[in-house]
Amino acid sequence: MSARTVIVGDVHGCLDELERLLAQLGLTRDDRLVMVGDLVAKGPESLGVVRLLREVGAQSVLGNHDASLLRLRRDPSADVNDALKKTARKLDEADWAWLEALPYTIALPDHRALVVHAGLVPGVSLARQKPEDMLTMRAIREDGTASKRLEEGTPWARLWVGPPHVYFGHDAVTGLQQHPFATGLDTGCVYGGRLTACVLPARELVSVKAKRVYAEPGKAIAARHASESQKPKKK
Ligand SMILES: [Mn+2]
Repeated sequence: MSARTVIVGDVHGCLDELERLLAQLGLTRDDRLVMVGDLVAKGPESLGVVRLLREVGAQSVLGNHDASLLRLRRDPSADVNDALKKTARKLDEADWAWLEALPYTIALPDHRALVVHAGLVPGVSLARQKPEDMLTMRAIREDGTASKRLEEGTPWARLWVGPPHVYFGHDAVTGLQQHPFATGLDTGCVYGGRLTACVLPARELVSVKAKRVYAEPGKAIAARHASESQKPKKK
C-alpha cells in the first residue's frame, strides 16, 4: 500500500475517538498524520491526546485552544478555564516543546494543499495572513476582512479559490464542509458528533462517532444536531 497523508479534524481531548479513528484507518509509520489543531481543551483527555500524537509522529498546526494553553505557560495568571490549567500542570518539558513548535500552517506540496486551523482570508498572500485570523476566523465580512462570527459574513471557505486546497477545522457549527478548494473537518466530536479524517490523495472521508457528549454545545451547534436527528434514519 502506498503512503497516505491523513488529515484529522478537531480532537479536543477525545482520546478514545482518536485511537478508534487511527485503528480504523490502519495507520502505519509510512503514513503522514497531520492534525488541524485544537488538540486540547473541552474534552476528557487532552494530555493523552498530546502524548499519543507525539508517539505516532504526528504533525499539527496550532489551534486557538492550543494557543491558550501556551499562553498559560508564559503567564500562569492568564484567563483560561480550570480544566486547561489542570492539563498545563500535567504536561512535561517534551510535551511543551512539541506544542511550542506547532506552526500556523503546514504545506502539503505533493497534494497542492495547505492545513490551517481556522481559515485564510481570500486575496491575501500567506505571508500576510494574520496569526489571530488563522486561529479564530470563520467568516468574511462584506469589506473583505475576517470575522470570528459566522453571522457577520460568508463562510470563508466558500469564497476561497485555490490552489492550494485548504484543509481546516474550528467550525463545528457548519460541520463538514466540502468546497472546490477547501475542506472543513471539524465535525464536533467533543459535542457528541464525529471525529473526521480526510485521506489523501483519494480525499476519502473516514470518521468515528463520539462515544458521548463531552462538552455542552453552544446554541448554534445544538440547533444543528436537532435538525440532523429529524432526518430519516437509514434502516
Ligand atoms: Mn478552534
